[in-house]
Amino acid sequence: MKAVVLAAGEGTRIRPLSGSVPKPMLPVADRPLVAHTVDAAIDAGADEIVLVVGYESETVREFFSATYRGVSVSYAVQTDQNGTADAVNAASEHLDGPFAVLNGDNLYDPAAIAALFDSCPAVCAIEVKDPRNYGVLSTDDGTVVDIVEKPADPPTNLANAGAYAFPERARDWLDVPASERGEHEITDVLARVIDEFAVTPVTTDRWMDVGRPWELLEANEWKLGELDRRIEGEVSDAAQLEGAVVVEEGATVKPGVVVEGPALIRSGATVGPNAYVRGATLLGEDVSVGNAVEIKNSVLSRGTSVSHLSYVGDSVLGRNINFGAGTTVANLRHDDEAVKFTVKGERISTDRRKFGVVAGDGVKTGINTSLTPGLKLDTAATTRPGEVVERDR
Ligand code: TTP
Repeated sequence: MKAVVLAAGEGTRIRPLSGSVPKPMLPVADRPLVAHTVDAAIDAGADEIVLVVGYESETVREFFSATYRGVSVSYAVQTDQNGTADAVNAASEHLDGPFAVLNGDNLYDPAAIAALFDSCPAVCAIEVKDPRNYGVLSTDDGTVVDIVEKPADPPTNLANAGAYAFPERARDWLDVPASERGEHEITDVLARVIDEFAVTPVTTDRWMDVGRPWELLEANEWKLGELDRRIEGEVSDAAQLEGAVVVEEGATVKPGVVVEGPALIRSGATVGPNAYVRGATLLGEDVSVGNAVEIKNSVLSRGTSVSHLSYVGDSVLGRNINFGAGTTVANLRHDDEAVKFTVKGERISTDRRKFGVVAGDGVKTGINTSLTPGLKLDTAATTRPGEVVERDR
């Protein structure tokens, strides 16, 4: 089966991390987020991948090129991001026969995707406590009979988990009218398929939709948690690596460093001397973590430096950032309430007791900068020495 993977959106809710790459290309463990989607499709037996690209499409094409893991990859361009059905429609010329549709910013359980392919027409479903923010599926006798978007009074607890196996006929139904929010939605295509075919709900235990910055952190917690210990880089005898730690070839861990896994230290990264890395932490390619620095449960993207006397906890740092000596991130509120974060101008709860900062590419902090929980630093933002930063900038 061909798998159409949607990766045309920018990811406005995850700004500023999507400043130079589309959200599907943000790092999750050792790969971009969308590579986990494509891997799940290939592991499930997809014989061709059609990637729908748009925003910063070159980054996606460069990563996958024309063949990925021996499977042919083609590209369809969606010029304006007018919705998920519109995105699949942009790929319609690539389609013949039944086809799957997956979101390039979702993490799936590969076994569920294999079951989805085997059960076409089918949709992945996950039981959630509060389905009011999802598409909610109703089933009867093992078949999906209805889908309703974000209902105030959900008929079931079965949420749409964003993975579809459509019959060939659905190709003719992609041109659905715009929804209330002005987008052409793939769920309206699904509704038509439900009307005309017996659609199987394929339940999955684990699924994640990455929309906001802390969800990127949680995606990393998931995938770093699956790592097996592997030490290929240069590690000092005086360093201590505990548990599932991966040190890639070309990475260096200096004396006095303690790393508690799961942690991934990518090629070109240097850690220490005397640094402490813990929680689920990703240190991307060419990252530098120096003397007396503690990094906890965080993502540091390629080329970022936290070189002296600093603490970074529960944070997501973009590329080529420099944290000056003594930069300290607070990740916990004194009132113990969940940390809030501003998404598209609205202050919302992350539902996390601990959350630090999100910094866009090229941020530079002055020495002894203090950063408060839930802070957003825009691409290339700077702070002065000794500043206490309490407002996004
Ligand atoms: P969304 O997360 O709904 O949209 P987005 O990625 O643009 O993010 P945001 O809402 O924060 O701006 O999209 C789900 C998936 O579908 C995601 O992988 C991007 C993709 N997509 C397209 O390819 N084209 C589109 O027109 C839309 C809306 C989404």
